[in-house]
Amino acid sequence: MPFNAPAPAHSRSGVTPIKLLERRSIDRGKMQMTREEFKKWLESMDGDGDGQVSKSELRAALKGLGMHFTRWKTWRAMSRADLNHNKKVDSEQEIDELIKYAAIHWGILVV
Ligand SMILES: [Ca+2]
Repeated sequence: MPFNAPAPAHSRSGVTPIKLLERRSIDRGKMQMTREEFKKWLESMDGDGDGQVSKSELRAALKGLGMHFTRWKTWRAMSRADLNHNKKVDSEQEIDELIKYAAIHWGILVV
């Protein structure tokens, strides 16, 4: 079980950690996941399947976590993580920046 929270009864029935993450409210406290799970979460944002996460895809993912003010939060995160300024999170280095940002500002702790 990758999360600190007690395992829900249905967790052994093929429900992925990503699905569990989406179901939890961001306001309940820190979420914890591995780097692999974070990358899977990023991939799940990638609506058009181009291997990169755009601003609008990131915003949709934050909305999916139940966050508010997602336009602002997305803008802030992209301005930190998008090192080459192409308006997408598209490299390991940029993912690292997003992971650092997520830990501080979104309560998502990547271990
Ligand atoms: Ca970029």
